[in-house]
Amino acid sequence: MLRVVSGAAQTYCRVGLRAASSGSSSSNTDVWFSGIQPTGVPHIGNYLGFIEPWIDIQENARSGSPLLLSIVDLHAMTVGPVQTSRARSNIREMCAGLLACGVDHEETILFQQSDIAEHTQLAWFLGSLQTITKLQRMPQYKDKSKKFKNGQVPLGLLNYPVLQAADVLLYKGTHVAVGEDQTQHMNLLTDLARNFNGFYETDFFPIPKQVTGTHARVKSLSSPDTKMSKSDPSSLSRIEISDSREMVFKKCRRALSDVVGDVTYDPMSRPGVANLLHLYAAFTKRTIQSVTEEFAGNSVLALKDRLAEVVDERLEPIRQSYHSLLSHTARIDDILDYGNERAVVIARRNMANIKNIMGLK
Ligand code: AQP
Repeated sequence: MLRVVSGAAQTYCRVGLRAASSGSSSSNTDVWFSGIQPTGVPHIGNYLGFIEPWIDIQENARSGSPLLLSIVDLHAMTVGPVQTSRARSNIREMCAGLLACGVDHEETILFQQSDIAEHTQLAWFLGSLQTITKLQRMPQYKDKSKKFKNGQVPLGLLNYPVLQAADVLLYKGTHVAVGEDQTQHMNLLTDLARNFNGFYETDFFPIPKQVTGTHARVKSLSSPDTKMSKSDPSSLSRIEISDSREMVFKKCRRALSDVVGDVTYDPMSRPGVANLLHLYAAFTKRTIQSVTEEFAGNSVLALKDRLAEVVDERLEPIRQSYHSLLSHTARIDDILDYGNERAVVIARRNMANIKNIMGLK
């Protein structure tokens, strides 16, 4: 159930969603927005941190509140172009993954970002209110740009947060469901909304709130000091929602741990074991204290196998549905077309107003 805590501007619901960054809204309607890059099969970090909370939003949002979920393929090319042969299949795989996890394409407007030209147009407009120096200070930019030698960083990577702001503001989003890794981008987004409103003397854009789930930063299985990520070169670092039972067991068994002995919860000196306990608690919807007590006196291997069991149990229906959906690609394309048709109506209407405000019309 959704619970809004006023004053602290916090929103909670069944999976413990939390709305950060207070802000006013010029609209009375909640507009929920989120996006995911088609850069691989969603992993359990995406699932716990973003997809599961989205399903909760879908079930509990006020009727009449638009829910927009975008497969952000323009963002996926900010680290370089995507091979023609992969582009379409990546989008279909992400769409199948979201549907298999429970996204309902009637309740949610599930659409493909590049199909709505207004995203890039608004990003251009917002770029006039943004500086290169500020974008260069974004932690995600600093981190991802290190991967390019001799400063050969694609332009899109720098502009990523501006495009992300355009994604949300184009629909006059009031609530943005994203993991903790997106907080800096959300701050930039709210600054842009305020700057636009201030410069054009309007209250057209609501100031969106960031909404994060309880599991806002799921860690990598192989290096628990970093977040689980689709683009980590090691597939052992993450469990994908389509992984077979055997693969889930293999990845859990190979997850970083130690040789200290029985299970104890000590995130500082035993980060690998603590990470496994966190995952087990997340999948069983229990507290760390309760799961630590359960495994007291047990070996780490027992914890790994038990974790594999609960993850596999959750993923079993999802992986079946995922593979079945992927064998009907025309159906996936139809679902995306349907979402695109609904999204573009809102995008065009808002863009006409934005152009009016800016004196372009
Ligand atoms: N490890 C994570 N824990 C919790 N939430 C996460 N998210 C991503 N990783 C974790 C959340 O999932 C949503 C979609 O993310 P994305 O695919 O658009 O981009 P990302 O954050 O960059 O995710 P990845 O897996 O790390 O993708 P790549 O490797 O392609 O960059 C977001 O809400 C994100 O917060």
